Amino acid sequence: MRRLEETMIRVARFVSLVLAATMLLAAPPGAFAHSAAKPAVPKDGETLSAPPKVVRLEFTGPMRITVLKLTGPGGEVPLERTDGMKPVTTLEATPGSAMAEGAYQIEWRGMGADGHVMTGTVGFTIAP
Ligand SMILES: [Cu+2]
Repeated sequence: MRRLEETMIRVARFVSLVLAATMLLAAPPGAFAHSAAKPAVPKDGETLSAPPKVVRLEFTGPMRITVLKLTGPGGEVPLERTDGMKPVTTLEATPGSAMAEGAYQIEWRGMGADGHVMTGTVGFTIAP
């Protein structure tokens, strides 16, 4: 009798493990997908011979960019965005003032479709 109970408990444990594993595997892949940044324009670490007419960020999935900042040797460079704060996979922004030679950094912060907050930086140099 004891033996039978032990066996039944073991079987029950095994069945609940299998159920849990099945539920994990059956979850839609999108539930775990992050919207990651892809190399765009300029690329991180790139040296440009002329100021960029446009800066572009690209993502593997929709990203709502909440912060986008470009700073350089002269301080912050205003950016004119085209995304209207909507989730996008490509974000383009036009620098609103002249950019002297030197080191620049794009900083962004956004929220992916899965609700995760992501941040990134792109550094580039203008060296005519
Ligand atoms: Cu995520």
